[in-house]
Order: sequence, then C-alpha cells, then structure tokens
Amino acid sequence: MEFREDLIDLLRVAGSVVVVTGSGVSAESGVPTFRGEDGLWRRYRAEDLATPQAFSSDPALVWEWYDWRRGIVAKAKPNPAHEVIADMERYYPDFLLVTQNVDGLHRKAGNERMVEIHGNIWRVRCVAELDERFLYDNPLEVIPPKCECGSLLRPAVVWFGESLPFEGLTTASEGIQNCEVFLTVGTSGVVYPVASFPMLAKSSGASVVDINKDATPITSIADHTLMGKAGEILPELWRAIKG
Ligand code: BJW
Repeated sequence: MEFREDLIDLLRVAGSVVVVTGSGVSAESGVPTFRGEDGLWRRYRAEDLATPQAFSSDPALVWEWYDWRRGIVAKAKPNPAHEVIADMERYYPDFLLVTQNVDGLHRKAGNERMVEIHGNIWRVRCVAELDERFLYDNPLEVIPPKCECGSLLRPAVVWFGESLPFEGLTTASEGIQNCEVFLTVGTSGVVYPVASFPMLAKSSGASVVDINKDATPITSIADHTLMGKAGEILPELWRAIKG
C-alpha cells in the first residue's frame, strides 16, 4: 500500500498519540467481531446476552456465552496489529491506548499505558460485594460461578445501558483532548460513548487517522483513512514510519 507523505510525516514526528481499538484489531487473532459478517450479533441478540437485564433473568445463559468466548480468547495470540500498537507505546513519548476489547490481547502484546474501557473478560465482579478479581478457569467448573459470600459473580465487562468506568473515561477524554494524532483501528464507531471520541479528538485539534477494512461513520471525519486489514496495514505503515 502507498501511504501519503503527509501521513508518514505526521506519525513520524508526533509527540502525543491516542490509539482507540475495537474488535476488528483482534479479528486476525481469531476472536469474533460483533457486527461483521460473522459477528457475534449476527448469531446472538445483544439484549439476550449483553445487558444487566439479560443477566438477571438468565445468568447461566449469559455465563455459557462468556465461557465459550473465554475459550476462544484463551487460545488467541496477539497478531501483527497488536504488536505494532505495543511498539507505538515504546516510540511515542506521550501515548495512550483505549481499547473497547475485553480479550486482553493488547496487554499480552506488551501495552501498559492503556485503558480497557469495556472491561476484561477474565475479570469477575461479585454482584453483592462489588469487588473484582481475576478468574481464569476455563471452562468454568460451575455455571454460573459464585462468590465465597454465596452471591453470583458476573463478568466485569460493560453491558448496554451501563456506565463506563469513571476513571477510564476521564483518562481517555483527557488524553484525546490533548493528543496530536488520534488513531482508530478496527471499530465500527457506533457504540457510545466511544463513538463520540473521534469527533472529540477532531474538535480538540487532533489529526484523525482511521484503519478499518470497511467504511464506518469515522471515515467521513477522518483526515486519513486506510482501508484494509489492520494486521497487514499497520506493519507496512510502521515500517514506512520507522524507515
Ligand atoms: C476490521 C477487521 C480487520 C473487522 N482489520 N478492521 C438506546 C438505548 C440504550 C442505550 C443506548 C441507546 N442509544 C445509545 C445508547 C447507548 C449505548 C449505545 O451506544 N448503543 C448503540 C449500539 C446505539 N451505549 C451504552 O449503553 C454504553 N453505556 C452508556 O452509554 O452509558 C450511559 C447510558 C446508559 C443508558 C442509556 C443511555 C446511555 C455501554 C456500551 C457497552 C458496549 N458493550 C459491548 C460488550 C462488551 C463486553 C463484551 O465484549 O462482552 O462492547 S457491545 C460491543 O460493541 C462491545 C464492543 O466493545 C463494542 C464496539 O464494537 P466494535 O469493537 O466496534 O466491534 P464491531 O463488530 O462493531 O466492529 C468491528 C469493526 O472492525 C468493523 O468496522 C469491521 O469493518 C472492522 N474489522 N476485521 C481492520 N482485520
């Protein structure tokens, strides 16, 4: 792929960069996206599985689904897109990764300056005591799993209608309002509040760069759109930047 010279210059000299990722970045690691051709929402109804109401009415069903997804994530490895984003953290003096993904693959690739804004699939929260912990059993011995106090444990992820973690949102919005380059990778850009981040970046003066295999609402506001697979485009782009 040919990259515009102004894009290479922009990314080569930038001091502060925020990267926002969605499930498309993990697609090449074998983790299903939500809204694509083989996306999870083509086979399952979000209301049945990813809302607090769904969990209240059938916690076992919700946990069966998460247990299945945890099995896929357990086998998945970071792909070249994750690796470039980890290298970006080492390259840029001021760097923040905001991921909507719950699969933990960015951390596995080496990112540390990051916010998992929709939670982590390996973390659980007691519905009574509200404390969180990691639970790596896979498959789970008992579904639904319970806390020592006897109450249900739930996945520590953000479902529809729930608020995102305050601290993570604050870190993300401060980073976005102060960055020179805002890069989105593999997100459909339709789930709020993350869907509002590209516009926040643009109105705060950042250059917006979008990498996606298809057009999304972000395409129309991006200064640079790179269309294709993240695992192919990012390594090529990174080679061009690092010369
Ligand atoms: C590639 C690729 C490759 C593929 N290379 N690219 C009406 C009623 C109730 C609520 C709302 C409402 N209207 C708006 C709302 C708010 C709601 C919302 O935004 N809904 C919209 C869908 C309309 N948001 C919320 O409820 C949020 N909370 C909130 O707003 O609180 C305040 C509030 C409360 C109540 C009412 C109103 C406001 C919470 C959102 C939580 C989202 N949770 C999930 C599940 C997380 C846990 C889990 O994983 O199980 O998060 S849903 C799902 O969507 C997941 C993702 O993080 C998120 C975003 O999806 P993502 O990552 O973008 O994936 P896809 O599949 O959509 O896109 C993949 C992209 O990759 C595609 O573009 C592909 O082309 C591309 N791609 N392969 C490059 N190789």
